[in-house]
Amino acid sequence: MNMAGKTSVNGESNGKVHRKVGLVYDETMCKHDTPHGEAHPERPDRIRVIWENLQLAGVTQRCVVLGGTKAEDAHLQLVHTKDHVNLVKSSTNKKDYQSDRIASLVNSIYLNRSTSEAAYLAAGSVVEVAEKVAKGELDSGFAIVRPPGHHAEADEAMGFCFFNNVAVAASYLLDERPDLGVKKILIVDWDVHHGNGTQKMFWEDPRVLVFSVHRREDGGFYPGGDAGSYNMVGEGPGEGFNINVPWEQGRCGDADYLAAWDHILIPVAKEFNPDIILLSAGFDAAIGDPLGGCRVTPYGYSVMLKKLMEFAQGKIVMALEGGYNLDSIAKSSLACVQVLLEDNPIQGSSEEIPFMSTWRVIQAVRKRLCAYWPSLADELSSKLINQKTPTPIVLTSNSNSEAKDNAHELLDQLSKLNIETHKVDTKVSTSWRSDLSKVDVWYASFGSNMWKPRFLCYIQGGQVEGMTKPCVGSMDKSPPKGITWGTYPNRLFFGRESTNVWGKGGVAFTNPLTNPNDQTHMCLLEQFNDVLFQENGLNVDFASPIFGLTALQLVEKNGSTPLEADLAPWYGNVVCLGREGDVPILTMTCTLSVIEKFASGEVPLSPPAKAYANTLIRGLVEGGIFSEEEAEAYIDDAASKPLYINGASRF
Ligand code: X5A
Ligand code: ZN
Repeated sequence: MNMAGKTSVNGESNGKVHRKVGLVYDETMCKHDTPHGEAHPERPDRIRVIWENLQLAGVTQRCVVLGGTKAEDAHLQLVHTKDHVNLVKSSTNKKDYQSDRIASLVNSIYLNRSTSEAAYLAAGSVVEVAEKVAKGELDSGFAIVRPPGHHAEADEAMGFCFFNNVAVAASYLLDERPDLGVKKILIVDWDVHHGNGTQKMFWEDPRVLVFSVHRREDGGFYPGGDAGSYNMVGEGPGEGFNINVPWEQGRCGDADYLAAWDHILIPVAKEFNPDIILLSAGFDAAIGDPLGGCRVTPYGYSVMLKKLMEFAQGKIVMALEGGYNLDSIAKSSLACVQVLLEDNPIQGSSEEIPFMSTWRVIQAVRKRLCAYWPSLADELSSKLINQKTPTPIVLTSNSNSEAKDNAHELLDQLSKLNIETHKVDTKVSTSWRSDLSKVDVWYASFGSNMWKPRFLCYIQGGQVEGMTKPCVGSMDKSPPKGITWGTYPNRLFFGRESTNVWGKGGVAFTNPLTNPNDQTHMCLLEQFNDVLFQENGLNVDFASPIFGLTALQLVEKNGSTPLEADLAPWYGNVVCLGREGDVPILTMTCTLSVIEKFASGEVPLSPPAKAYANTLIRGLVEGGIFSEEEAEAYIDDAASKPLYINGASRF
């Protein structure tokens, strides 16, 4: 297959005409790293493995290879404030990068003396490729850059990003190079996270159509809040030129993404008819990604890209954003470059079908945007949307997970599940897991579904009622040293309007702050990290501990420690409730900032659904804490009292 028309001919030895594809790789961008070599998913090897894999596959020789180019301040300032540019620039001369720790915990960034140089190179390289593609010197290109860009806002670095590389390039073409004739730009952001920065920068700009597909989970997934909602369509002249496709759940794969392409992006792109496409190409929706929790395969990425090549005469500029599984990003990148080179047909296939929630989201997006894009107006045929995978019962985020209680419903659901989504990965090799398993900690749960059989199962492996899939078992399979209950002066409450699994009604949280008038009864178990790991359904090749020895020290010192919001959107706070003997008692709940939102009513308090309340009650009764009536009264009380922030920190 050979569609390289027009001017760009790249002479190959066999005389075949190839598309001219640019690649930027510059080792200098590997110098941006954590200040003291701490493990971090956004690490230098990400771009190295992509590059090495392209070399290994022999595709780099068939591309135009460019070194990095540093961005000009004037170009950065097309989308960033002068202060922000200066702040990043001056970070080179800092003495103490450790002092940025607070900012980094809040905003998911880190800095070292090479951060500024790498950030200038990342932005400048995307500008360089975009300019060459717009000129026609290249047909398309891939800037293999880091740090990533799409979370960076005009005046703020966040989410591992400093400069919004793609936004800088888009503004450069539109504002600085009218001679190149680029009047309309489509930005496609398939990174698993919402491109909040890009959205803001072109919010009122009809020249740039920003499309982002991302995991959102009702605002619980990074970067959170309302920004990634499908209601955010742009404003003023830009109204209708911002499109969000927010997944309600993880595990979305090729079928879900391609459904969003076929029923939203592609019809809109036809109407918009862009002059060039800039692709915020994060590969953290890839299968195996430790942050994304989605399942897109290299084949899926190839098809998505191929469909975009039908527009703008194939003028596509890919810029790397996220993607944290080295193997996945290397393979996905190669698959994409092969599509850009367009010299062999796409290999592979997918038999998956979209989730129910995917059709729900796609329909909502179409409805919200059809006034601007008439091709979205038709109802999707029922034949189409009836092809769907039932949403599995998921342990979304927490210790007090939202598993189904009702045995009949459970069996019914399980029997409908796509087996593929429930494969158990048995190769548990990661050494970090063993560290914490040697340390004694008590894990305090609300006594809900973490009743004895479930807990033992997390140690031994297998599957018991209320589990959505078999679990791999602990590193250390010896039985727990104890199971007991404790009562703590913390307020139990129920919040959120609904959850994927439990439907309408809140789930349990405990206020990290103590108050002598409050009581929460907790069931204490050992093997904290394995429980965390297994309850959150994390990938076994996750390279660093969700909660390792350092985090344990922090909890013991500070009383709590936040977790990566991606791993535990709602229960992202590990809190130390005290000690039993020498052994710390840890639990998971939300952060104080979320407690404030519950207390102010910004996030609703809501009593639990019946099935969920019953699970809690059963735990309390089986634990010998309460009679059934007492347990009911305890839950009712916690579910009906208002929440005040009147607590004290234990530490
Ligand atoms: C570019 C990207 C993710 C930030 C996650 C922060 N950022 N927890 O993937
Ligand atoms: Zn991302």
